[in-house]
Amino acid sequence: MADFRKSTVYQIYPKSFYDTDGDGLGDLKGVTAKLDYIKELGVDYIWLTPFFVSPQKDNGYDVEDYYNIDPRYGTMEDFDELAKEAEKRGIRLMLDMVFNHTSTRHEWFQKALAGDEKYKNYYIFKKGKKPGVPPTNWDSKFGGNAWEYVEKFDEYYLHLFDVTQADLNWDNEEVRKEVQNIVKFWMKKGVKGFRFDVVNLISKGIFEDDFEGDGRRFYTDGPNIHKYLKELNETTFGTDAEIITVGEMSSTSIENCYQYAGAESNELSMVFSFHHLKVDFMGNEKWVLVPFDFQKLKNIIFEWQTKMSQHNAWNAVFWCNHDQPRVVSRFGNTEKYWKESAKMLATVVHCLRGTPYIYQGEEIGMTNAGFTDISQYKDVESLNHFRILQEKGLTEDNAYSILKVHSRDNSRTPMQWNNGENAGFTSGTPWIEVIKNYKYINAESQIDDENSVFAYYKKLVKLRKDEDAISYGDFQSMAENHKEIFAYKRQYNGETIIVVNNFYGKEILWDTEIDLSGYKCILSNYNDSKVDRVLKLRPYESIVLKK
Ligand code: TEU
Repeated sequence: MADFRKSTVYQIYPKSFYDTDGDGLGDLKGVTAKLDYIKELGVDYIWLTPFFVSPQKDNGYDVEDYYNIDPRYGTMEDFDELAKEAEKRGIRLMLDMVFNHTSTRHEWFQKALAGDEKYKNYYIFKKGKKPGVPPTNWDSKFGGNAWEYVEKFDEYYLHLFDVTQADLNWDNEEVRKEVQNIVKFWMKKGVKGFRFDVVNLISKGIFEDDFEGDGRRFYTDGPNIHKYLKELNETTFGTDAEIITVGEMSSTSIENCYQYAGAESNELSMVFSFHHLKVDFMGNEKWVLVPFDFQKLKNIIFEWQTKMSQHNAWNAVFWCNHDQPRVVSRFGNTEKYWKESAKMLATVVHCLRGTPYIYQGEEIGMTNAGFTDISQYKDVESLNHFRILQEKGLTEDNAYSILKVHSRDNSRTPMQWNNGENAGFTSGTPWIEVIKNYKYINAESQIDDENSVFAYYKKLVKLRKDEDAISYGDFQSMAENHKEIFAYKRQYNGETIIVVNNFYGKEILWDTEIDLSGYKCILSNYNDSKVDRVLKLRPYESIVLKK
């Protein structure tokens, strides 16, 4: 089996990856068609975001039927073909399992609405506090109250996300059995990886009003969460040592992650946490404009790296996914140092302790969308918050400038394959606009260019395979309080790797206070980096040193 500590995962958002039938939406056949490209990058797994039958209110995170492929994405034959072709190339598939909630169009929810008690018990229905007042004051993550009234029962159901995404009742054993059966079904199809969507929200705690926050402290990392994960592990994927798993942990605590991803805990292989991506928020509030806090970014990453290592637990490491803005727009420089900063940011993540994830287009330095009109936005969260921000009194222009920075659509624009029509994504009309810069940011122009961002990602993927200090080594932070430098050290079996990054666009000198004479440079985003005790770092320069 592929050792997940030496592996890299490539995330595909099928809707925006490659369209083979001209309907403007990417499809599974499109993933199969691009397997050689993915193979060229050298990654071991592809994580496919949900392609199950779904009304697509939240682009597939609202599942109507977990056992079938949404016709928009293709057929079960297309899936089998993809699995077969991927296997031929030594690439494994990781599927995205959304088990905190189902679409309200799911058969279970429909039966619940029809009054079938068995299925009502699959969800979380509760009486209001008094007429017209929901059971708690919790906010939905997509805006508004988290409860929806059903007149017929004079009860509310819980939806932590969209109103069409009803939360499942994991305290009901029958629900847990249903979930196990779904996982087993996909295991039988040869799937060797699972990502579990917002899985630390499945065990609800007490249903109380929250006067300090939005309610998340009552349902995040809830009372039975470790029990439910262990049970899922034991009854399904834990029976196959080749399978790797990653849990998406929303607003989690590091202490819980020691367990979720502990080598001995029999829960999951690794975890996604998001604290390092809230450094341009105000607390938990995302819909604001504040510059990112570099010191905080370092503190969080250093803390997670150090403590997860001390507790023998494993991180997934990443900047980008389908919910996050593009990292080169967020922490890099899309003007003068687009290429340098894209490579620097890649270096920071790919030499950390953990399994790196690359989100489609990141490997060619794709940028934020730059949308200027609400008609260009498609994401339910963005559309809701555009309205909510204005209800709170912001001008339309202010609401636009916030969306431009934080909208999830920033990363959902079509993959830029070439400089032809629609960036080579579709022969039809793309479901969401292609970014204009595809003329110069596209895969075709980078694949054979040894100085491209793509070529650099390729080197990083290979470096993890070649260098045990990167895949297995322990982690030590460096230059903790330096205003511009992101540096750290990895050590394993007498080998040391030092990773130094200038996070900003001006040249700096940094005295490493280390005798670097025994070190050689094994990777840099400049061709002629010099190794001296005092390092001269050019704009966004990255240097990886080895002894
Ligand atoms: O996301 C979970 C989640 O809470 C965030 O990423 C969320 O989208 C963001 O913080 C809101 O500001 C997962 C999926 O990745 C996302 O695409 C789904 O919309 C969500 O779960 C619901 O299934």
